[in-house]
Amino acid sequence: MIRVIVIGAAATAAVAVFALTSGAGGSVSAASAVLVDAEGAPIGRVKVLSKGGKVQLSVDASRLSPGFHGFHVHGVGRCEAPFTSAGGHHNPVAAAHADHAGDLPVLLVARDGTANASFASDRLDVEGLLDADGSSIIVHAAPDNYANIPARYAAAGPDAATLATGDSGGRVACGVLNAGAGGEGSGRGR
Ligand SMILES: [Cu+2]
Ligand SMILES: [Zn+2]
Repeated sequence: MIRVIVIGAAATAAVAVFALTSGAGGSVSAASAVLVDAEGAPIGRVKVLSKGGKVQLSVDASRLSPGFHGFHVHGVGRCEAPFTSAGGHHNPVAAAHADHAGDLPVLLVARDGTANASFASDRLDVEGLLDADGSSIIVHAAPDNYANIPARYAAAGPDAATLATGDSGGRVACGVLNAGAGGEGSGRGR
C-alpha cells in the first residue's frame, strides 16, 4: 500500500516537470546540465528555466574547492577534459568579458565543498544556449576578476586575455546543456 502511494507521488511529480518544461503554449522552456569533474565523475547539476524575458539559472554542486570560482556559459556543448573543448565564453553579440552573455556571478563554494546558487539573467535565452553547437557550463579554478583591473595596475587597461576570460584559471568542472529540466539520473552529453 505504501509502495502504491510512493509510485503515485512520483508519477505526479513527473507530470508536473513535464508540464513545466513543455509549457502550454511553448512559452516556458528549459535546459539542464550535469557537471562533471576532470575524471568525468558527476559533481553537480545546473538548471536553466526561461521566465518572462529572463532565465533563472540554478546550480547545485559538491566536491569543489572552497572559495570563489569563475562560473560561465561557454560557447560549445562539449566537455572533454581539460574542457577547452567547450570553447570561449558564450558571446552571441561580440562583447568583451564581463559583458559576455555567458558571464555569470562567481560561484561561492563553502568549506564543505558544496555550492548552491540561483539567479536571474536577461542576457541568456534557452534557444541561444541550445543552438547548433550547443553550450556548456564551466566552473573555473580561480575567481573571475570581471576585467576589473584598476588603472594603477595597468594604465593601458586589461589585456586581451583578461578581456576574453576574466583570468579565472583552469576549468575544473563542465556540463553540456541539454534541452529539458533534467530528471534525476539523466546525464546525457554529446
Ligand atoms: Cu569560463
Ligand atoms: Zn566572459
